[in-house]
Amino acid sequence: MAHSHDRGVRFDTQVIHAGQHLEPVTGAVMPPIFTSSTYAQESPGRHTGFEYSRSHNPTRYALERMVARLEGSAIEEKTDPSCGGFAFASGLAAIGTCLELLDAGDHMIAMDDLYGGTNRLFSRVRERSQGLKVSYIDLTRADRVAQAMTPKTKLVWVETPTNPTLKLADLGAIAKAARAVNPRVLLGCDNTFASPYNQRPLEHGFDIVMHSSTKYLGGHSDVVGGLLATGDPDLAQRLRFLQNAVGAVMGPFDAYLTLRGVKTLAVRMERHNESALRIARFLAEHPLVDAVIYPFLESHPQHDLAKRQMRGGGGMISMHVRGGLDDSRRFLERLRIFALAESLGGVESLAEHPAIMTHASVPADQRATLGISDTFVRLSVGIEDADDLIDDLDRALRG
Ligand code: P1T
Repeated sequence: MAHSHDRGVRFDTQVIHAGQHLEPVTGAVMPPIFTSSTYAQESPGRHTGFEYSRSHNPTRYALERMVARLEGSAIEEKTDPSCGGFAFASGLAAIGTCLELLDAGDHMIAMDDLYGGTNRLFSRVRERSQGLKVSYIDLTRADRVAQAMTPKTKLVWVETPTNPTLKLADLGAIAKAARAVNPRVLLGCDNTFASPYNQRPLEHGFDIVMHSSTKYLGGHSDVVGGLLATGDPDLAQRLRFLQNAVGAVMGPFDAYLTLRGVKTLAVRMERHNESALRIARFLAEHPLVDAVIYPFLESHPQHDLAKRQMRGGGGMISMHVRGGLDDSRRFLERLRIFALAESLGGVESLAEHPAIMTHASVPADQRATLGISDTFVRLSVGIEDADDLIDDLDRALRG
């Protein structure tokens, strides 16, 4: 009862079917949640291919195959049960496992604007525990990657759009420039903000895509998780080894919930893209807003790249509220539909203050360079009626 529409269909069909099979006994269209931690063997070493649930779990595989396909991996299920997809307990666990590809003392290049927790993992954990040397570079100019590379550079890590200043990295140009210096350097992209609906880094020559599936892939703010995907069979084997050896795997209940969320990714992203663009345009004209950052606004410094690299601008908007800290604080307190909360990418709209909340762990001088000031506010536009969201923002700004 194979039922796998992996390739040869459009993305909006893939999000429902890619890497999925009808369950062979009952024909169930969703995979069962396999909770068993272990699997019985006929004779020592003679088994179904499933030994222990950290290493092999059918529910997790179903999600992993889905995300691998959405990101464009062509690895066959015959050769790799999860087709180059790997699910972890959180986004940071996924990034942490990626860093295990590096050796002690290696050098890596990271985009200068990153989720605060990613910055903290690099600079306050792995620089100490693994001796990694990290150069934080503004990769909005792709040629800077070649200048920053040394013979010890093993990994280039970008977010695009970045969290929270929504800067873009030209993935194709970075891949070309980095590979010209060292064809073997690993290229990783945190694709959390765009989601595979809007952007697929493997198609631009990147090796690894990472997601905090807590965000758009899960889509309902009810499950924490992380994902990696690669289309390179050798890299997939190394990641499979590390996923099992380090052990920060996603549990089967979370894999089920995340897969359930992914099925509506296309319809949700269409609405996120449409509403966020409308709201960004509204805010750009608002007298109590000093600046709006959104990749699909003509005023974004990399608008042309956004149009080339992304199907839509996504649901994230950043802005500077007019005034000072008291004004941004009052604006956030007054919102009624937007919840004042960390995280993003769910069906419900959220707003937050990066300097005090998600990016408090970024050193103050780095924050200042990036423009994450006291008046800087980040919005995650949900899929409510956009007119209600506009009314909410307008009322909260006017006070
Ligand atoms: O929270 P976790 O699932 O571990 O994912 C970390 C992470 C990684 N990458 C990006 C781009 C992220 O945005 C995040 C998590 N971010 C938030 C919680 C936030 O509010 O920005």
